[in-house]
Amino acid sequence: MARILDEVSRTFSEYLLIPGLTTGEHQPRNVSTSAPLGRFKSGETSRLSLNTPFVTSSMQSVSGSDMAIALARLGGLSFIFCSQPIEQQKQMIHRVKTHKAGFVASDSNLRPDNTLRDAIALKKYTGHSTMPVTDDGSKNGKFLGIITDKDFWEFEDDLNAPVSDFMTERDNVVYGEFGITLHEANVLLQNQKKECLPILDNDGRLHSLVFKKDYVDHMNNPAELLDNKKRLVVGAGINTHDYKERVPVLMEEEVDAFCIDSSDGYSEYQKEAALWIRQQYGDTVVIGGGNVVNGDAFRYLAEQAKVDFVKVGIGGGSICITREQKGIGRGQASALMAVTAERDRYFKETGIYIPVCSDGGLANDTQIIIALAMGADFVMMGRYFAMTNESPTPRVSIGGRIYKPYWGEGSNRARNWQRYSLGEGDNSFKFEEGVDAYVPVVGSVKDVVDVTVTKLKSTMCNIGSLTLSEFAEKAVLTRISEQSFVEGGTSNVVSLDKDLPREV
Ligand code: MZP
Repeated sequence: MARILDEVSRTFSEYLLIPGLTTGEHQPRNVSTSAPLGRFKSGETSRLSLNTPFVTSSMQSVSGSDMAIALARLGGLSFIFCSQPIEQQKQMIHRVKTHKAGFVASDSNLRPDNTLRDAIALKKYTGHSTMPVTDDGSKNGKFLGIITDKDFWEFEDDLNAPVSDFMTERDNVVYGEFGITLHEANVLLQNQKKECLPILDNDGRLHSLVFKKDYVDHMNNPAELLDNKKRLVVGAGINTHDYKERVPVLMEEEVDAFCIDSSDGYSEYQKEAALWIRQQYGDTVVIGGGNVVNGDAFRYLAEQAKVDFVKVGIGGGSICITREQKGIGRGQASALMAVTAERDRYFKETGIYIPVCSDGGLANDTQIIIALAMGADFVMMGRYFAMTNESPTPRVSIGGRIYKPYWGEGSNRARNWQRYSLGEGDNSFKFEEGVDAYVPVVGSVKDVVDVTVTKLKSTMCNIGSLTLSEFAEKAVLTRISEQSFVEGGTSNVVSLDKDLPREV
C-alpha cells in the first residue's frame, strides 16, 4: 500500500528567521558568501568554490555566454544550456573561456544608411546607447564611425535622416589597435577622457569595444570567479542520453563543471553518466547530479554516482507544470530540508561533504535567503536571471512595458526531451512539463545580484554569522500563519506603492 509521509509539503514563504546575537564583528564587510561546488573531505576545502552562491539554470532562455560572463564576474556560475547542438554549446563555452575582460564584441551595430529611427529602435532593443557604424552593419565590418544617443535629439532631428549625418566619423574617433593590452586601452580612455574605445584590426575592421564603465565595474567586482589560468569559470548542462559525445567536446574547452540536467535525477542513468565522466576525467571537472527531493535519492547520488553536488527540486520552477502533469514533486522547503539533513548525516558518517543546490521556485530575495538558511550551499535560478539584460532572449514591448520571453525546458518551445525522457529516450515529446511565458526586464545581472547579496549579508549579520555554513548552523526558523504573513506586508496604512495610483 502507498505510504503517506507524515509531513505536509512546505515552501519557503511559510518560514521566517529569528534573529540571533549580532556582535561588533557582524558587519556586511566581514561577511563571506563563498560556497563549495565540489565534494570535499573533512578538514579540506572544495576544489572549486563560488564567491557568490548563485548559479543559473541550464535553460535556453537563461544561460548563454553573456549570462555566463556577467555572473562569473560577480562570483557566481552559469550552466550553459545543453538543449542545443554540441558544437553550438561548445562555442558558447569557448566565448566565456576566451573572454578577455574589458574587450567586448559590439552587439549594437548600424550601417551608414540606417536612419536615426533605426538607431533609436536598436537602442531600445539592446539597451545600449553606443552604436558603431560599419560598412555592412556587422560587428566586425569595416569601421566607419560611431553614434551615441548624445549625437542627436530624438524629438527635434529628422528621424528619417541617415546615421552617417550624425555619427562621429572614423577620422575623429579615438581608437585602439588590435593587440593593445587592456591596461593600455584604459590609459587611452583616461587620457582622452572618453567613455568608449573601439578596437580596430589592421584592415580597419571593428574587433571590439572597451568601455570606461567596464573598468569601473571591474574595480567594483573583486568577487570575479577565475580558473587557475585567470579565465572566467563556466559550467555546462549535460543530459544522460548523449553525454559520451557531448562531454569530450566540451572538455576540449576546459569547462569547469557539469550539471546533469534532469527533472528526476534518482536514476541509474545519472549514476552511469556521472561514473563514466569521472572515469574519463577524474577530478578535473566538477559533476553535479539531480534533481531529487528526498534523502534516499541524495544518498544514492552521493554514494553510487559519486557526484560532487546534488540539486534539489521537482516541480517548483516558475515555468514548471510537472506536478500538474505527472503528480510528482515536493514543496521546495520540505525537499531541501530533507536533503540537507541527509547530507549532514552523510558527512557525519563518512567525513565527506557533498554540497546541495536548491533549484527553482525562488520567487524573491527573501526566499533565496531562507533557502540558504535551510542549508542549501548555493541556489540555482531561472526566472531571476531570465529577467536581466544578459539573458539570451530579445526584449519585447508589451503594453508599454519591456519584457523578455522565458520558457521551460519541458515546454513545446524548448522540446528538451532529454531532460524528461527515461531509458533509451523517446523524442516524440507527447506532453509538456513547462510553459512559455514572459518576464519583466529588471536591469543587468549586476544590478539584481548586488541587491540580493546586500540583503543576504545583512540577514547573515542579523543571525550572527560571517559565513554561509555558520548561517545555516545558527539559523532558527519559525513557521508562520497566514495572518502573520499578512502582518509581514504593510498594514493599516495607505501605501504609496500599492494603494495610490502613480503619476506618470
Ligand atoms: P525558476 O527559477 O524559474 O523558478 O526555476 C528554474 C528551474 O526550473 C530550472 O533550474 C529547472 O530545474 C526547472 N525547469 C526548467 N524547465 C522546466 C520545465 O519546463 C523546469 N518544466 O521545471
